[in-house]
Amino acid sequence: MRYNNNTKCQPKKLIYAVAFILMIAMGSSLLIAQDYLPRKWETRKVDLSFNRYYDWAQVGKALQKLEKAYPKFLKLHSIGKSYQGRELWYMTINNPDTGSELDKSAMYMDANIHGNEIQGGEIGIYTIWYLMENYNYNDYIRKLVDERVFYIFPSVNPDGRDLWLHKGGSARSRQDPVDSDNDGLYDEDGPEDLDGDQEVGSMFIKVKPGEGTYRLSDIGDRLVPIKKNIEGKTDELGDYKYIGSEGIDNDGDGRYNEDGGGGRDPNRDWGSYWQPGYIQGGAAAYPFYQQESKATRDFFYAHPNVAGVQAFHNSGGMILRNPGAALHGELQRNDVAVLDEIGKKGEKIIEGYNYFIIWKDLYTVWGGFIDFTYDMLGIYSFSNELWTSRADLDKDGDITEEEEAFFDKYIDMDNKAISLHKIDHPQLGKVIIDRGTTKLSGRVPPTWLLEELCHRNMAFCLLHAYEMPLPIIKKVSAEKLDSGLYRLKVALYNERLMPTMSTAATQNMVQRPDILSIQGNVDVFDCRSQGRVIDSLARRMPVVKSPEVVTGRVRLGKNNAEQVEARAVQQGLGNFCFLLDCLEQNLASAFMPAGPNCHLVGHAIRPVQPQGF
Ligand SMILES: [Ca+2]
Ligand SMILES: [Ca+2]
Ligand SMILES: [Ca+2]
Ligand SMILES: [Ca+2]
Ligand SMILES: [Zn+2]
Repeated sequence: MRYNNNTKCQPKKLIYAVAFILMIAMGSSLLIAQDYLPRKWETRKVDLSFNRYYDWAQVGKALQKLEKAYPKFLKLHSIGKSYQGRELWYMTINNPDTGSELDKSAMYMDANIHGNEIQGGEIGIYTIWYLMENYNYNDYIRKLVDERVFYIFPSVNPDGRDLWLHKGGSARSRQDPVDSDNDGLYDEDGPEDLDGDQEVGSMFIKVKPGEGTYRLSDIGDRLVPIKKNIEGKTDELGDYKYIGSEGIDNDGDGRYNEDGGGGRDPNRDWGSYWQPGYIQGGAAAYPFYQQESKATRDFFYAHPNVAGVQAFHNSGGMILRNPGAALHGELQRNDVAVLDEIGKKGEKIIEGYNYFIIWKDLYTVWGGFIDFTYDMLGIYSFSNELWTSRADLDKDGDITEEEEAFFDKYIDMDNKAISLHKIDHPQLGKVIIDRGTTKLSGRVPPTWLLEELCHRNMAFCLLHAYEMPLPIIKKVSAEKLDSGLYRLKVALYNERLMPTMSTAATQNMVQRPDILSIQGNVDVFDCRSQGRVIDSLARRMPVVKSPEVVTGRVRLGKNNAEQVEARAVQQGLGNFCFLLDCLEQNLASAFMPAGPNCHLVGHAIRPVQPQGF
C-alpha cells in the first residue's frame, strides 16, 4: 500500500475552495437555475438513428461523429484488437471541469460479449448520444455527467457482431479456430449464405410423401412439421426433408456446417469460479485465455475508479445479478441490499423485465464476467438479458402462440420471416430455403422497438451510476485546548446508496481501504473514529509528524455519517487540511486555517493501482 504524497494544501486550491463553497451555498438556496438554456429542437447536434442496427464500421463512425461534436467530454479509445483485428473501441465521458477522470466514480457499460447479442451496442451509442445531447437542458443529466465518469464499450466481441450482421447464423463465440466436432480439423465446415440475403436459413429437399417430416402449410407460405399420433386423425405425410442450416458440406463428411468458426465462449473466460471445458462448455485452456477478455481485465486494473458495471446480453428480459454458480454461496447481505434496491427499481424502469439471480433463475455460469467484476474487483454489477416479446396482447402475463403469430403478422408485418424460396445447391440440386432462426427472430427487438429498449436500459444504468458512492467531508471543526493543542473533528458523509467499498471488496481484500489523512504543519498524537473504523490500529497511533498522517480508515455506507476525531498540536503558523482518499471516488479535502473556520475543497488525488494480480 502506498499513499499519495503529491497532494498539498496549495493556496491556489483555496481560491477554488471558497468558490466551491459559494457554489454549494447558492445551489441549495436558489431554486432558479442561473444557467438555463431554452431547449430547441434544432439544437440536436448529432443525427443518429436508433431504429436500426450498426455494424462495426458504422459503430466506429458513429463514435467518431460523437467525439467530434463533443470533444470536451468525449474521448474515443481502444483497448486493443479483437482476434480478427477489429478495434475494441470504448468511449470515455468525463467533464474535465469537474475533475480528472480517475478521481471520479465511473460507470462501466459493455455489450455483445456474445457475438450475436448485439443490441446492447446500440444502448451504448444511445447513452453517449443522450447524455451529450441533453447535458445543457436537463439538470439530472448534467449532474450525472458532472459527478461521474462513463466508460462505454459498444461491443467487446465485434468479430461476432459483424459475422452475425453480415452473414447471419450463430455467432455467439469468438472467431478463433476451435475443433468443435473433434475430428482433428479446425473450423472445416461452417455455414454459407448461398442466396446472399445475409441470413443462414434452413435447407429442405423435396422427397416422396412419407419420407419427410415437413409439409407445406395450408396456405403454402412456409414449411411446417407434420402432425402424428393425434387421436381420431390419420398421420400427416411429410414430403419435405430437413437437411441442415444453409451451406455446403465443405469437408464431404455428409454433414452440413458441423464445425463453423469459433466455439469458445468469451463469457466463460473470467478469473472467478472458472472451470475447464469438460465442466463449463466454451471455456478455454485457462482464465483470460482470450485477448479480448485479457484487454478488458487490464482496462479495469488501470481504472480502479470503476464503481458500477453493466454488461448487456440477450435475451429474455432479465436484470441479472451474481452469483453465477450455487457453489459460490449467496452474496453478503449488505451487498445484496444494494443490488436489490437498484434491481427492483430496474423492474419498474424496464417494462417486462425480471430481477433475477444468474444460477438460480437462468443457469449456472462458471467464469462469467460479472462474477469477476464483483468478486475480484468488488464492483456492484448487473448483466441484462435484453428483449422479451411484446406480444402479450391481452395482458394476462402469458404469451400464446396465437398472440405471437398475431403480433408477427399484423404488427411486425412478418418482417422476421424468410420467404420460402428455391436455390440451386452445388451438392444437393434444388433446395428449399425456409425461415429458420433469422436475425430478427427472438433475440433482438424489431427495429421499431429498439429505441425504447435503448432508452429504458440506459435509464437503468443511469440509476446505477447515480447511486455510486459520493463521499464528502461534511464538516470540520477545531476546538482549541491548552498549549497549542487542538481537538479536530471531521464529519464524513456519503449520501448515495453504494458504500465506498462493497463488502466483497472488503472481504476479498481486493480494494485498499479509504484513507483519511491530515496534511500540514501539525503533530497528531491521538485519533479515533466514532463510526466504523476498519483498522483499529489507528486508535493506538503514536505521535506522528505531518505532512501526511493516516488518521483513519473508513468505509462510508448509505447515508453513513462518520465522525473522526484527532488531537493535534499545531506547530507555529500554517495550514493543514484533511484528505479523504477513496479508491472509487474523488478525494474530498477540507482546508483548515489556524482556527475553526474550515472550507471544503473538491480535490484530486491519484488512486492507487491494484496490486497482486
Ligand atoms: Ca472439426
Ligand atoms: Ca442465406
Ligand atoms: Ca461437413
Ligand atoms: Ca459449410
Ligand atoms: Zn449472452
